[in-house]
Order: sequence, then C-alpha cells, then structure tokens
Amino acid sequence: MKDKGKNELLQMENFMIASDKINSSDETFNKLMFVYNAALKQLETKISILEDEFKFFYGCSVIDHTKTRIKKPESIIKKLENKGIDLTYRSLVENINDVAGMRIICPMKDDIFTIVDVLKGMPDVNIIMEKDYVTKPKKSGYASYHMIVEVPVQLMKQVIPVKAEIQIRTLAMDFWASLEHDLKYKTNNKISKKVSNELVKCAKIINKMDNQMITINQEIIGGVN
Ligand code: 0O2
Repeated sequence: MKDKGKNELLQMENFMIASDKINSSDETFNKLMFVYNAALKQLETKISILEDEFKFFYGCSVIDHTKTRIKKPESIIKKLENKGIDLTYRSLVENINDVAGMRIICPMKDDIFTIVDVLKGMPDVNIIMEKDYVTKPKKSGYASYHMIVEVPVQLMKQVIPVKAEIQIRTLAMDFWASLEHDLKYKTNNKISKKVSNELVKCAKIINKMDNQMITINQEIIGGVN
C-alpha cells in the first residue's frame, strides 16, 4: 500500500491557495468538488464494467446496486472541526478521505470479498487504507468493508490522483446501517443504552441471516451441478 500523491490535488493547474479558508460558495471549492466528482465517475464506470463482466461471463451478480455521493460542505466542515483541524483547503484535501464516497451493495456476504480482491488487483486503483468491519463489526453493530482508494483523474493538461472512500456491504447490512443512521440523526446522536443494545442484537441477527444465505446459496448451486 502506498500513500503517494498526497498534495497533487493542491498543485492542480489554475487551482487554489491551499492555505485559504474553505468557503463553499467560492470558485476554488467548486473546482475541488469537480475533481472529486470526476473520481466518482471513474469508479462508477469501473464497477459497472465489473458488474457486466460477472453477468456476461459467469452468469451471476455480485453487485445489487451502487450509490455515490459527494460529502456536503457542512459535513466536511463539521468533520474538520471534530478532528480539531484548521478549516483550510489543504486540511480538507489531506485529512478528509471521504469527500467522494461510493457504496457497493452486494447480495451475499462473500461477494464483498470478491469485490475487494478485484479492486486490489486493479493497477490504477491505489489502495491507501482498508477497514474490515465485516469480519469484525464495530461496537455499534455496524458491518461494512471500507477502502480508501486513490484513482487517477485525467484532466486536459494533467493527471491528478484523487482519494475516495468505498464502502462495500450486503443488502442486509445496508438496511441496518441506513435505519441506524436515521435513528441517530433523529435523536441527534443520543440514543439510549437500551436502544443501542437492541440495535446490536439486530445487527447480530442480520449477520446470522447473511451467513445462512451463503449456505442456502451453496446448497442451491450444489443441487444444480
Ligand atoms: P457519513 O455521513 O455516512 O459520511 P474517518 O471517516 O476515517 O475520519 P472513522 O470513524 O475512523 O472516521 O471512519 P470509519 O469507521 O471508517 O467510518 C466512516 C463512515 O462509516 C461513516 O462516515 C459512516 O458512513 C460509516 N459508519 C461508521 N460507523 C458507523 C455506524 O456505527 N453506523 C452507521 N450507520 N454508519 C457508520 P461519516 O463521515 O461518519 O458519516
């Protein structure tokens, strides 16, 4: 794993004074978001081709659907404030890895690791960090595989490596994470101990179900062959 190209985004032609304070209504901010958006387009294309390849050559689907998003300016600012980092463009580029985010939702738990392996084999996808919350879920019950990657964005006069976060999880994990996220949002992150214990229980049920689905799928495939 390499951690190169950290500041190349800051050296983009016609770009920015890196020490300037972030201002979501200035041109610099829009230019930066343009580049993050381009990185997401690259990833979307790669994953879409992968999806087609699995269907065409193997007659199976390892991806149910994908979602992308650019982090909202207020969330970027909040994250920098929480980390106690100054609110400059340099800080943003160097410390916020999930400005560009992609979620890959798989039917089966083992599909997650298939996708992880494929991504690791892509020569132009530089894996910067991985967190396997599938094998070892978070204390909250949250399960998902996270990768911080860097993809080259080809502009007219330069190629810029841009970071993005990819979260890979099953439909069931996504269901849990979405509901839990909404509950936390509704209660301003103040859910009771009782509710958080219930959520952990639900996450365990979901994990069991995901494992059972793999067994069922294997039985079906075994029966067909
Ligand atoms: P949002 O609004 O979803 O983008 P880091 O992001 O690296 O600074 P951390 O905690 O080390 O911080 O990263 P981690 O654990 O990889 O988690 C990052 C993202 O995973 C979160 O982004 C969430 O999207 C998701 N996530 C992590 N833990 C939970 C959880 O307990 N429940 C749910 N529903 N999602 C979780 P953000 O920026 O917090 O939020």
